[in-house]
Amino acid sequence: MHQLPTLPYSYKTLEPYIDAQTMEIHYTKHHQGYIDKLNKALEGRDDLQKKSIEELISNLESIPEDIRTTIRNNGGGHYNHSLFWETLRPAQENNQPIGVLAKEMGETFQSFDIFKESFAKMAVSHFGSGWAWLVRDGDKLALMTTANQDSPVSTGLKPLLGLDLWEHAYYLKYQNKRIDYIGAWWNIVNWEEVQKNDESYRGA
Ligand code: MN3
Repeated sequence: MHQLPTLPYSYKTLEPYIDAQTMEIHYTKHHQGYIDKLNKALEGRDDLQKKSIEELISNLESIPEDIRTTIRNNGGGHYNHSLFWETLRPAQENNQPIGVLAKEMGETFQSFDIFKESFAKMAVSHFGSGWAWLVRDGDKLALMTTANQDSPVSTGLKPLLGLDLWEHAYYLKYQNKRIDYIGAWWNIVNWEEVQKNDESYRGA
């Protein structure tokens, strides 16, 4: 059975950037909802129940057709949200990437400010629900969006950092102003976790 991961902070500690009510509903209703539907789809499928969430959504073509879309949407929802929570933390001053990742981001995007601009532009122009990502693609870093709950993992890419672009992630506080939500989010990105994600993919 898949379960909600424990949050390493309380709902209110991401304020004012993400409000406590949005956090609580997002975590206990939306994320839990994906997990419930995922577990239900896996009922009676002993072979699939043994697989990790990452294994399930990395090999969607191997999932029986009758539950493939359900696993894609809800397995993706579970994976994406788990990564999202893990890469947030209470706000810090001068919040910036660290270590080897910071250096490589500088080389790829010229500067952290240009990276943030490019990411925000891409995220704001993504139509409808989905996610904006910083991913590792082999030996390169790249930016991309996915629709709905699709995950970069399903196309062989390694997500380092993801931003939920569904209105449920920001509508209570920011209404239609997705750009303000993105601007606020930079304050609470946990770059240490992003760096750890990258290290795990590099095998460091
Ligand atoms: Mn969400």
